[in-house]
Amino acid sequence: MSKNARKMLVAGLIGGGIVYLLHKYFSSTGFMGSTSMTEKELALIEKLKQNGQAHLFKGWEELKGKDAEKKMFAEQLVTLDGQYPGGLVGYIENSKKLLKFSKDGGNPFEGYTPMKPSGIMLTLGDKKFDEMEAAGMKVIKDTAFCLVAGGLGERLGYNGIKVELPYETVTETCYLDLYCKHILALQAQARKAGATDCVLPLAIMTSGDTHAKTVDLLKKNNNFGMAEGQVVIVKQEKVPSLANNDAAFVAQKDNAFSLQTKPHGHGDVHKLIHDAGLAKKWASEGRKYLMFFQDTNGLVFHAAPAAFGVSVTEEFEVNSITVPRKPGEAVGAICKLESKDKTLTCNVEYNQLDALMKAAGYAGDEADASGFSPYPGNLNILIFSIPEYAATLEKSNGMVPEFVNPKYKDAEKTIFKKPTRLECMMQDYPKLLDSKAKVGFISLERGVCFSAVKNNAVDARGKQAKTGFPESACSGEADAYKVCRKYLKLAGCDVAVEGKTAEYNMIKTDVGAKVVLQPSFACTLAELKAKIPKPSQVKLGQDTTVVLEGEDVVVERLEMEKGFLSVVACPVSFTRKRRLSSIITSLHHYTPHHSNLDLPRLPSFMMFLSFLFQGAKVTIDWKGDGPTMDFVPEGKFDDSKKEFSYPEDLAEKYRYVLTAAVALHCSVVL
Ligand code: UGB
Repeated sequence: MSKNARKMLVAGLIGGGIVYLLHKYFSSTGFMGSTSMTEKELALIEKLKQNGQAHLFKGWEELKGKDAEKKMFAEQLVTLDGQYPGGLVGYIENSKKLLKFSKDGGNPFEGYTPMKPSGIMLTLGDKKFDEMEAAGMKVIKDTAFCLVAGGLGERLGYNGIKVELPYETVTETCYLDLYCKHILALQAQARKAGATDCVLPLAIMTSGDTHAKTVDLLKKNNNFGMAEGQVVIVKQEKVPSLANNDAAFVAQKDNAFSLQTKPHGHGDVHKLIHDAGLAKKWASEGRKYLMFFQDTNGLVFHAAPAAFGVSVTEEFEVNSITVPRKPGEAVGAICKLESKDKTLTCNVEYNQLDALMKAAGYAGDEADASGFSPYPGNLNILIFSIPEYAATLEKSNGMVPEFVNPKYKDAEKTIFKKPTRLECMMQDYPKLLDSKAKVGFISLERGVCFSAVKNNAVDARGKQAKTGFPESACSGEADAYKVCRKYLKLAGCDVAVEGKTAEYNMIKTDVGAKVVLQPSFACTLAELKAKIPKPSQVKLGQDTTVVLEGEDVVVERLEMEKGFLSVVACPVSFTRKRRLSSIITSLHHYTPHHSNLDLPRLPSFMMFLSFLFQGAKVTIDWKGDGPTMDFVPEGKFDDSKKEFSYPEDLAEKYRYVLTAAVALHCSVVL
């Protein structure tokens, strides 16, 4: 036997002996029974006792008849131990270090001077924006997406999951559906451009609070049209709460046999992507960019192609999509931080920025001559270059730096107001990189890329008064329509971007034409322009509601002063089977702006028309005070292919749809 093998055998025997003794000890003290603990559980309890957690097991020897509870507690500990790199003892050690740092008033940015980071400022519709969007679309086939959706809607006051909320109320498309629609539309573009097998993956991070409901939402909606395996869910776990500076764990108030745990933060996403082997897989598939985004920012995909373009042209390893930041806003600031030894571009959280600025000799978190903070506002929409990302995760084992934020009761900082825990943030990833890494940003107008729905109506009023941005349901919805009006305007259509100010729940809201341009109709500004070849023939009044959905829809002429028009002309997919059958597309109270076709005097055959429209039967009817247009699926539904087969003479029938639409003074050409 070699010397090393002998050493290992001896170590094994000693280890086995310790476990055997522990086993014997616990059996004699009532720990064991029909619900007896495993050696692993017993060894972990012993380790925890030695690491300052003996209080959790105090009196256990005398406590008889609680074997089942003790066993459950031990199982919870083993689970938590397995989830944290370095196990619970590693967590205790890290906690003690960070708690001491916090008690001593440590500054994580000590020695750093904040400077403006490098980045590209874009304005929707500018030449540079168009160029970046085109450059981004060239790499779309090599992208992947990750939605972080583990947060509870506490500030929003909503008990369900945020991604099930409607983005707007015209079509009631929920956030998760919207994100899938965008990804599928980008995928369709990549396929059209030649990458015929392109499948763009979406990873979703859930938590114990959101997991089951997210899975259920996807299942009920057939993954919103995403293919089998295209969506991957990773679930984050919680970490033990800490009662004091010694990192003492806390039992639940009403159950001494259960540990109190709290969320570890969205930074977990990197570890989960690493553990699931996703970064490695994507890198091996030749994918180039991964975009992270948040749960209720419905505008995010308007910025995506241009941001990918900036990542490519600037060779950014990490690229943050940002907006001009107002001082004091609860939005982190992207700063370039320089010290003697390191240069680092990363987010500085809003609650740390003022101190950092003051320490560097500035007045604090204040505006520069532009009226905004000199540092762009972080939206946590991050684009990472996949090869470097996968390599960095290998090195860090997926971990990003943690922090702790206890609220102290006393001046000596020894008593916490309530238990705390270690946390980590996804945007802290650049802290893992060395000074050579190219980290930058793209800046866009807020109304194009960011309108989060985070606050309940009461808090939203306060936020609006303070920063001008309520970030609530009504502002989110108003911004959804407004960005589409802006796109139409930039395409050359006659539509007012600014609406009238109306108050909902005492929140001032911009109300104009309710325009919904679904991603399948156009997912870039360039595509929208191609879909509206004669923009001077498109005029929308303030009181119109218009929905355009479908890859093959081209709007040649559409003039409406008021009314509701919805054109849904997608290939009828499985997910739409149910929806299409119930969709009623109506032109209520439609008044042609200047019509040479006076509708009530239309020949009778035009008053009741039925046509096939992409596998759906379109019925246009004139009833009472306005025409209505109903879409009902027709064609044969092929269950194996999950799609409708269309009649061969469909193209011929489109002609009639066109005729009917022209009669209603809005022309839709397929
Ligand atoms: N999230 C998780 O998935 N898991 C978690 O444990 C926690 C959150 P918040 P926050 O957009 O204006 C961020 O709570 O922390 C998900 C940036 O730090 O909405 O207030 C959650 O589901 C800040 O710099 O964000 O602040 C959601 O999708 C600024 O950019 C996402 O993480 C701010 O967002 C963000 O969670 C902003």
